[in-house]
Amino acid sequence: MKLLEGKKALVTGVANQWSIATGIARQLHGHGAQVAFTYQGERVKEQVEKIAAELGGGPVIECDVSSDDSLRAMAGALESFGKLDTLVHSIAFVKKEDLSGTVYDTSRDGFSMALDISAYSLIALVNALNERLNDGASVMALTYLGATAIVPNYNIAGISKAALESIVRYLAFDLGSRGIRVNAISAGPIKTASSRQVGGFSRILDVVPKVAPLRRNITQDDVGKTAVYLASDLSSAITADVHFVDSGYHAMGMYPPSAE
Ligand code: 0WD
Repeated sequence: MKLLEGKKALVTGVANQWSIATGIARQLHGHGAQVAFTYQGERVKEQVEKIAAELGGGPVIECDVSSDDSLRAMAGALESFGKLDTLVHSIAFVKKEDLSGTVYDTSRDGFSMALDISAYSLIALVNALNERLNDGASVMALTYLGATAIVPNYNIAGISKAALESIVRYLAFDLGSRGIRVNAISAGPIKTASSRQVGGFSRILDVVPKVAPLRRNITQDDVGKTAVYLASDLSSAITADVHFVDSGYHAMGMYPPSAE
């Protein structure tokens, strides 16, 4: 059964085939949605165009979320695509030097940049696209366990995710009167261009299969399938929520003996 026939989605944050957003776009497209893409800059343009061509050939529009002009231009360029039923925020940026060591060494500049691109960008995106969202639309953003629990080295990225999760709740209230739902997907670790920047990331990947109830790491398509559910009518009364797609890792209070 195709759950998203006739629906239109905008997916941000595709950088390459390993991006979580690519798995999301693949699953949305597989369930019948028409997908439009934004990309950050020339560096990734070709890759994103290739992925878009494989997933229905929807529009590919430049958008740097740190620039209001770029957001405005993107919203204008999207006009011919039609109104959106789904908006996916899959964007984060933290300076590499802020993804290891101590949080108290984070610079003011590094803090601002991380919070601006990883959290404020959801506000900016919804503001730019507010009139382009259909009533009843579904907005979702990618988050991580490091928002609410200490994950060594995730540091300012986790602090940004805490802000992002709070923004999800407030936006859910703002938009709820139009039937627009806003949720976060808290994904388990996946090797991508961004996650590789986190100090000791391969250890994080090693731990999950030893500890999590499902005893495996997750894939981009695991996240994509949850995105389909959140975009579809199956999740009609779910909003302001953080949904874990992490093999159940978040629920463990202590490592099992087999992990030692
Ligand atoms: O383990 C993981 N990979 C997890 C990622 C676990 C849980 C959550 N997440 C989150 C990330 O924090 C992010 O919010 O998922 C989202 C997607 O991340 P990803 O798929 O892991 O990483 P990647 O493929 O690098 O996509 C993130 C993209 C950027 O990619 P690059 O590699 O070029 O930095 O975010 C985009 C960019 O395409 N991005 C921007 N887009 C617009 N404007 C900007 C910007 N200023 N900065 C970064």
